[in-house]
This record gives sequence, C-alpha cells and structure tokens, in this order.
Amino acid sequence: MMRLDPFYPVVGSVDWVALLVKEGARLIQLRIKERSDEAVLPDIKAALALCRAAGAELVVNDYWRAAIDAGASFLHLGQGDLDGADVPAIRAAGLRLGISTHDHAELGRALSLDPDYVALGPIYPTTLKAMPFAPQGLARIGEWKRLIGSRPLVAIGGISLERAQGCLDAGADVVAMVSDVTRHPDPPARIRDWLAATRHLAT
Ligand code: 3NM
Repeated sequence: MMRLDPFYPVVGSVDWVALLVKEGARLIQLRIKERSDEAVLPDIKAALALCRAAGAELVVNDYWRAAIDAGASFLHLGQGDLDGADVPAIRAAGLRLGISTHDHAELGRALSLDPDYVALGPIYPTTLKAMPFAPQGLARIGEWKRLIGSRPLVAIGGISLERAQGCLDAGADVVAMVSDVTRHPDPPARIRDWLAATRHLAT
C-alpha cells in the first residue's frame, strides 16, 4: 500500500504551503476555489517548488489541467470535479489521484477509477462548507476502510487535533483538516502539535 503522511492539512494559498513546509508538514493539499486554470497555474508551480525543495508531497485540488501543466504528481478531485475531468489524461500524465466520497454511490464511482486514496467526509460537522451530507461518524470510517481494500483512507471534516486519534483508531490512515490549522490563533504551534501527535505513524 502507498504510504501517506497521517497529517494532511488542506490550505488555500502558497503562503500557507510555505508555512507548512517550514514547520515540517509532508503532505499538503492546495485547495484554491473559483479561479481559472491559467490564473491558478503560477500558484500551483510555486507551491510545487516549495514542496519539492522540502521533500513534501503537494496534492492539487481540482485543477487537473493546471496540475498536468505544472508537472504536479498528485491530484485530488471532488465528485463534482470528476464530471469535467479527463481521468485517462490525468493518469497518462503520471498523476496519482485521490477522490472525495460521502456515500456508497460516490464510493462506487470513486473505486471504478482506481484511486490512490479515498477521502471520506464529513466525519464531524464542518463549518467550512455547506454540506448536504450528515456527519459520517467514526463507525463509517471502519466500514469505508473495509470497502476500499489496501488504499489509504483519508478522513476529513470537522477534525481537530483532539479528535484525530479517534479517527485513526477507527481505521483512517490519514486525517485532513482546514480550520483546525488555518483558524487556530497560533498556526505554527498548532502545526508542530499535529506533527508531534502523528509522528509515530509517519513513514
Ligand atoms: N471536504 P474543516 S469536508 C474540504 O466531506 C472539505 O469532502 C469535505 O474543513 C468532505 O477541517 C471539508 O475545517 C472541509 O472541517 C474540511
């Protein structure tokens, strides 16, 4: 099974990526919303350069054409993003692929594309985006883990540092979060706390 770092912050700017790599994060998602491929390309390139210099893996959310153009190695697609995505072209470019899932139908669709990881959310209520899905809860993590085979399972949605171990114990391989890091009063300290708490699981 491909190993991924258990601490997976999801951030919306190159500045956040810079802070994360400085503090030692090894797996980072750049999630920029509502820009064109051309507008996002310089940011993807800059984030990629920062991550490569630090030995971290950058996962580009959504912008698959820009990810290919930038020479990225990992892409994350939500279910809506999948509609317009050319998965064979993404694979031909050598990109690994993570896919969001929220119910069994979405999981079936994701598995038909042979993803490199499956994300399940929201585990807990999230304030970050309007969600038509009720919180999944921890039992669902175990169920998903059994259904996805040897692929890594990423848990996302309302996960704080205090809730992380419960998600990992339930079967998640990786915990992803936005606000627990980006809305924390002291993000660098919070990042260090996350890394210390998950170090025993890191490769
Ligand atoms: N995707 P926070 S939940 C970006 O369920 C995202 O697919 C989700 O933010 C999903 O850690 C989510 O602040 C928001 O709750 C995660």
